[in-house]
Amino acid sequence: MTEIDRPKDADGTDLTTLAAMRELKRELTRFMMSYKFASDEMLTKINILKEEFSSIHDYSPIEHVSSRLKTPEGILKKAIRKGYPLELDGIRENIQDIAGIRITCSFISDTYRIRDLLAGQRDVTVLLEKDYIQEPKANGYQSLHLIVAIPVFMSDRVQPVTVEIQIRTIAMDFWASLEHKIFYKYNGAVPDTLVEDLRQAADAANRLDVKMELLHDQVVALESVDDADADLFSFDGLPPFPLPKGLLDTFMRGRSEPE
Ligand code: 0O2
Repeated sequence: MTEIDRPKDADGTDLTTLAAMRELKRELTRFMMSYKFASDEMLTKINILKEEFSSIHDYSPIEHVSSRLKTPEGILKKAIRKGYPLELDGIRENIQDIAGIRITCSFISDTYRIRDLLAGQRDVTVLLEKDYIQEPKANGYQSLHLIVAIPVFMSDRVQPVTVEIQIRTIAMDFWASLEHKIFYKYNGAVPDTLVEDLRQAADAANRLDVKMELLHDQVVALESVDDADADLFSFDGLPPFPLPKGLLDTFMRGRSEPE
């Protein structure tokens, strides 16, 4: 079909192009939605862990959770920068951090505990792990990065969708947000003295993490000796309350009696 043969509307707009653009917009919307749904699914998993930990154990290893979706513009910029093919299937395959979740934990051991708890779930597949805690980047950056795939159930298909999960301690997060600000302020050309200061700050943050975890372990050891609230039942959102001893005894009897 030549340019002249193509159907046009009253204003002379090419309807074939219009229909193709509408189709592309629909595909792009579905594409972006799949990442939002994958992110929502992972956030639900993380929040379940957080609530369960606060209710069953006295504290939650998860301090804070945030998430972000790259904008279509950000995705396109990254694809161009990296030289990836500019079509949705190629982008889906190559750009794995369109959906990103950041989990801030209290202690270093918690970051690995959360990693294990998420990676162990049946519908979560870990595609890649980068452990910048064991091996910090040259600038001092520390964090545990996972690229996971999770199935998203759409109306006409099941789509495995990738999510980047960054797990780090409060101290690592504090350092990373400041370094990010400095990096952008200097447009990537951070003066050497500041680079060195940042490296030292990263070391100090790591020492703080180690020290705080040691202190925490000592407190936990004390608590298990003198646990005054051991018989209180607590559930997120409700004040702790005692369960009648008779009820607990009945449950215990039920457990020990043979079937
Ligand atoms: P945003 O907006 O935070 O998402 P790639 O993801 O393919 O470009 P790379 O380097 O293999 O490249 O990925 P990597 O190492 O897993 O790091 C990706 C993300 O980790 C970054 O995302 C940052 O969020 C964070 N990150 C990595 N290195 C540093 C660092 O030195 N300082 C800080 N503050 N954060 C870091 P984006 O895409 O940069 O941005």
